[in-house]
This record gives sequence, C-alpha cells and structure tokens, in this order.
Amino acid sequence: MDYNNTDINWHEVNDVINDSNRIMLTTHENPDGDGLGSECGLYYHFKEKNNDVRIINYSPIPSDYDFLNIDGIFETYDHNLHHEWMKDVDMVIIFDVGDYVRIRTIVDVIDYYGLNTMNIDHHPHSNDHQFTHNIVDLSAAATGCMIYDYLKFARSKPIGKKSLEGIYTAVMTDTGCFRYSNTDNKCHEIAIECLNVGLETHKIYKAVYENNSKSRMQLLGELLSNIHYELDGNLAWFLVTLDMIKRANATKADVEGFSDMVRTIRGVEVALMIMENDTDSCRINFRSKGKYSVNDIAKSLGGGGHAFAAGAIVAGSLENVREIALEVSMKSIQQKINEYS
Ligand SMILES: [Mn+2]
Repeated sequence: MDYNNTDINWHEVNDVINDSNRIMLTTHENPDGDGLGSECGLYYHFKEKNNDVRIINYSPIPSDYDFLNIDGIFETYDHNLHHEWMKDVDMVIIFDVGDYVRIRTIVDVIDYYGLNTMNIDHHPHSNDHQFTHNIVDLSAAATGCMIYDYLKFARSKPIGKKSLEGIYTAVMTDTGCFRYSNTDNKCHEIAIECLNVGLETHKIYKAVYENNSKSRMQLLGELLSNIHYELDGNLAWFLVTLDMIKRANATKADVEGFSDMVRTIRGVEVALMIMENDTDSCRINFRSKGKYSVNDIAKSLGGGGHAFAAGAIVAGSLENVREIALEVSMKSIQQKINEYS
C-alpha cells in the first residue's frame, strides 16, 4: 500500500491494521507534540480494541508532555526490555518521522526481525522509501490530523477523550497554536470536538507553552541579543554554540521553538538557526513566514522538511557550517526575492 501524497483509501489502511494484533507505535528521536500526540491518539483506540499495543520510542518523553503519560504509556527503547516483544510485532506504525533513520536504532530491530512497517506522515518521502506501507498526506497540518481522519473512518463510536487529548496536542503544536499558515478548517473542527467532550485545552496549552525553564530563557536571551540580518532584513540568523548552552545550564532540546520566535520579527521572512551539535556537526533549522520556501535549501544541505519549516544536520565545525549554510541560504532567498518582485 503506497499513498505518497495521493488520495488515501482509509478502508484499505483499516484492513491492514485490522489484520494486525500486536502493534508497536513509534516516532522520531527527540519527539515533539505531533509524534507523541499521534501515538497517544491511536494507542487508546487499539487498547479499546484489545490489541496488544505498546508505544516504544527511541527518546524519552520530554517532561512538557508528561500530561499525556499519566497512564505511563510511553516507553523508551531498551534492547533487553523490548526485543523479545518486538520479535512478534505484526505492525510497527511510525508517525511524523520525516526520515526513516530518525527512529535511530529501532530501524535495526525492525530489519533484524523483518517487521512490517506503516509510515503515517505529513512530511515528504521519496518513492523508493523502505516502508511496507506508506501513508503520506502533505496537506495535513499535523500527523495528528491524519490520525483523526483514520479514527473517524475506523470507529463507529466517537473518538475517546484520551485519544482526542493526543490529537489536540499534535494539532496545537504543529500549527503553533493554530497560528501558522498550515492551520485549516480541520484543525479547528478537531478543536471544537475536543471542547465538546470537555477537554481542558487551556491546560494543554499551559503545559506545553508556559513551562519554560529558567535555563531555556537565559539561553534565549543570549541568542536574541546576537541576531544577524541579511538581505535587507529578509533573513535573520543566529548561532547556538555548545558554550552558550553550557553557560545557560540548558540542553540542546531547549532550542526547540527559537527559530519560530526569531521569525516573528517584522520584515523577517526567513529565520535560520545554526546550532553546534558536537565538534564536527551542526543542526540547522529554517522557519519561513510563507513567502519563500526553505525545504529546498534544507535539502541542498542534506536535510528536508516542510515548505516553510525545514532543517538539516550538516557535518563540519560551526565555522564551516555557518559559512556554507549562509552562502546557500542567501543565494536561494535572494533568487526568490528577485522572482517575487
Ligand atoms: Mn508533524
């Protein structure tokens, strides 16, 4: 089954899922609200159906999302703990992954046991992907929206409150609280359904967005005072060095959302973060307001993503990567500015 951004036949998807009893749900390393929320959305559905289901992720759940884990449903992959169970998994459903390698060593276990995989994602995937089943909808604001579509199709009963809590979290985080250009009618329909079942959506907002550590804010303060502007202010870029992270007593995960913040500056069309990952690789992150695409730039640097939110891991020292990333970005954005005017 392969729906690589073609009309999804949920009937067919449902048939494949119904043929599976033992189901493992997983998402990319350093998971976000969309991956975790999608897992949660399907987990409670499968539990209700008495499937043998577990959520096993490469990375631990970030504490901001603890509210989704009241039942302790999120497990962190541990070979000794999981490989026996994984051996007999009928289907591994992978959410929001973007790139298969982002489930890291879980790929090795899947390969070792020759497990069936189902990719459910709203990131682009090439036609020569490695999934048994591929279900991609680039128009979905979040993978969580696709889970909503599936559950609407698969269930005769309304979607349960715990599933909706996951789906709401997915939609809320991937639309930047219903603000980004991907926000569509379905996102709001989902929100209405959540309110109708009595979900306290403001509490989800608070848990995710009003939970900044002092370290994160200190790090943010340092980078905000060192923003560089190029191309008449169309491009804003900033560095995050390992030293800065250390000084602020922060972690690499703390930079999540910083590019979105820099993008909010008036006149800035594209924000670019260049973060020192270790001594010989950097993580770069693009956020566009919607005029100029950035996933082509990320792709040329070995990464990918959505049209207006993309990134890459680039080999090289901070100095080197800064030079390359800026050169490529400025060239591409200048070209787009010329085409646009
Ligand atoms: Mn997503």
